[in-house]
Amino acid sequence: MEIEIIKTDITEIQVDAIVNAANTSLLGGGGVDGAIHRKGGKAILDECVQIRNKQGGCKVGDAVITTAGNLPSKYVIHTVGPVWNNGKSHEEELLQSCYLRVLELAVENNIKTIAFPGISTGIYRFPKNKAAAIAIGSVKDFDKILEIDKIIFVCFDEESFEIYTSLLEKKL
Ligand code: AR6
Repeated sequence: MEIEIIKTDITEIQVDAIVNAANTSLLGGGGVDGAIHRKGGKAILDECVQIRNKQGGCKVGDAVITTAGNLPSKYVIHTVGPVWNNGKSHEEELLQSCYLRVLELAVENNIKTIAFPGISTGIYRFPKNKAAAIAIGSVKDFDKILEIDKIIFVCFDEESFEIYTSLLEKKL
C-alpha cells in the first residue's frame, strides 16, 4: 500500500473514491462538502436523500457511500467527523472511527485508491496536527490495509501539507 500527500482540490482527483467531510444530514454544506456537491451534481444528493430516507442520515464517526456523479472519481464516501470540543467529547476516537469506517466501506466495494481530505479540520475546528496523526495512524492500523493499493491525503493548505509530510517522515 502506497501513501501519497498532495496539495490540491479533492474534486479534481481521479481515484476510485474520494472522501467527503459531510454532516449528519447528508444534505451538503460548506467546505469540501459544498465543493463535492457543487461539482458532482444532483446524482450525489439524490443518493444521499435515499440513504437519509432509509437510515436517517449518517452518525458522527460513521460513513456512507454514493456515486461520484460528474466528478472524475467513481464513488464518494461521506463521513461525518466530530466537532472539536477541546478533546472532551471523544473527538479523537470519533475521528479515528471515520477513517476506519471509510476504509471498511472501501474494502467492501473493492475500492483500491482513496483520497481523504482533513476530516473535521475546517469548519469543525479539529486541531490539524492531532487530526493528521489520527489519519495516518488509522490507515496504518487498519487490518485489511493490504487490500487497498493507494491512499492519498489531500491537503488544501501549505500548513496541512507540511504537517502530513513531517509525520510520515517520522514514520508515525
Ligand atoms: N479539497 C480538499 N480539501 C478541502 C477542500 C477541497 N475542495 N475544501 C476544503 N478543504 P471542512 P469539516 C479542506 O470545513 O471541518 C461542511 O459544511 C479544509 O481546508 O470542509 O469536517 C459540512 O457540511 C479542511 O482542512 O469540513 C459540515 O457541516 C478540510 O478540508 C462541516 O462543514 C475539512 O474542512 C464539516 O466540517
